[in-house]
Amino acid sequence: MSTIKQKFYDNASKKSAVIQKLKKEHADVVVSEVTVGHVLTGMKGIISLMTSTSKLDPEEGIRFRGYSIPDLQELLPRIPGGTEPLPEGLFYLMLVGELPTDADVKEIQDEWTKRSDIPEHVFAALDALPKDTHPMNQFALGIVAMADGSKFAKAYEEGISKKDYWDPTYEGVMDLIAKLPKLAAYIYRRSYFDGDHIESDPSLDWAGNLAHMMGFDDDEVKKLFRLYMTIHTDHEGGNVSAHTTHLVGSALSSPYQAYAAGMLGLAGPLHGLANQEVIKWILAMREELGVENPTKEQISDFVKKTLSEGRVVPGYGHAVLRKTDPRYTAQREFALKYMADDSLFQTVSNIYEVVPPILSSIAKIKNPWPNVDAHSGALLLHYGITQYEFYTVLFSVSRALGVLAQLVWDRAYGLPIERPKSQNEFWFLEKTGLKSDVKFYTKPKN
Ligand code: HAX
Repeated sequence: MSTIKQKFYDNASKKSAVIQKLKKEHADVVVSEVTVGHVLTGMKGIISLMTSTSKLDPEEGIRFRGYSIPDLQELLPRIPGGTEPLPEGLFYLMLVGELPTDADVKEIQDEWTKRSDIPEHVFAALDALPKDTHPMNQFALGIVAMADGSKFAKAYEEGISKKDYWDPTYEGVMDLIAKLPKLAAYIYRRSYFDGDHIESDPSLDWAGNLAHMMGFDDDEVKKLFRLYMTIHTDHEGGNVSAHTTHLVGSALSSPYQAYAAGMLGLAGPLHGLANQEVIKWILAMREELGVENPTKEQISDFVKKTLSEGRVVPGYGHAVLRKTDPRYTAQREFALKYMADDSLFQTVSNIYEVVPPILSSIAKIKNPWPNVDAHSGALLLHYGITQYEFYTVLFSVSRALGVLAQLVWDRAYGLPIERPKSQNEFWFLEKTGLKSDVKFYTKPKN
């Protein structure tokens, strides 16, 4: 067994016993109350999931196993002479629960390099799609096309015992994460560079190799990719991509199937696709105004117009956060260091000054501050990654590290199939005493 797998196993065996005890002895402790409001506003705030890898505080933002983004920037291993943390290290932290050494990160890199080959039929399946198929749809198809290689599905078919589910899940998770840079780069090059593909460079780290295979060998781009792939990994368990991966995984679907489902959730414009929407929106503003760097007054008018059309201002607001997203701040700091004069960055900074006061003046909006997606596109575009429809694929590659580390924990804890109860409208009307409106609904037979 590899060192990382052994460490996970030792840790998970002890912790799993504690969770079994919790389930057996404290199952009736109330942790949350559910109201009609919760049901009709997306279940926000209801504690109904157990997530090990990260925790989101509305005011402070994300912490990964207790470590904030600035902590990770200081404490995670980097490449020799590097300035940004390696996402391999964050995966280790989320999976094993402790900070990795340089040797731990090297072990992960070697494992992923060994497992990175993608079967030819996956490329053939992608090549059967029109080139302008949205990259997120290509990405999901590519993952599903790899799903028959699932070690978990095979072990299950052969009759594995429940207590060992975590093992082939771990193997599948390692296989899948290892293949994602090649898959993403393949989609990028087939969509935008006529299928002129670039060989992987196994001497590079996971994120650096992705930049390389996409065609970007500049050191600064690789730095950006390491940061990007670190900060997008995880945002506790309730967001759509994490929750979907967990939910689909709870049916014992394979890691490939669970992750593909999760990424189709990330592909929604209120979630990860917001990174594409932000850039589209800024470019539309530039075009409409005929200027490269709109003034704050012009931005303000454009924001108000967007709102008056019944649309959301992309990149702003959040279901949990109530302050500027620290993932936004980390990207802003990167931009200040490497591209302070970039006109798109200046526009993003001006939007940051203009939008929060406008959104704050709308009572129903709970968070007027920018989220992670308000910034990422400007960084990518600066380095020549202009194809904004691809941005959510990059987010997905990073998100794999969090949601799949959690899936291994789900299996180690033996978490059951998830199945909340639903009721029809009639039930809610009766429950709340809205008798006069019951007439619009026919009482169901049962
Ligand atoms: N612009 C306009 N209206 C907004 C808004 C924004 N940026 N943010 C929230 N609102 C509106 C909501 O649409 C909602 O309106 P209705 O009641 O009419 O439906 C109302 O304000 C209350 O919303 P909320 O409680 O503050 O926020 P929600 O938890 O419902 O939604 C969203 C959170 C992130 C979906 C929301 O803020 C939004 O649509 N933002 C823009 C899209 C975006 O940036 N998404 C990415 C979020 C981060 C992420 O997941 N990244 O992957």
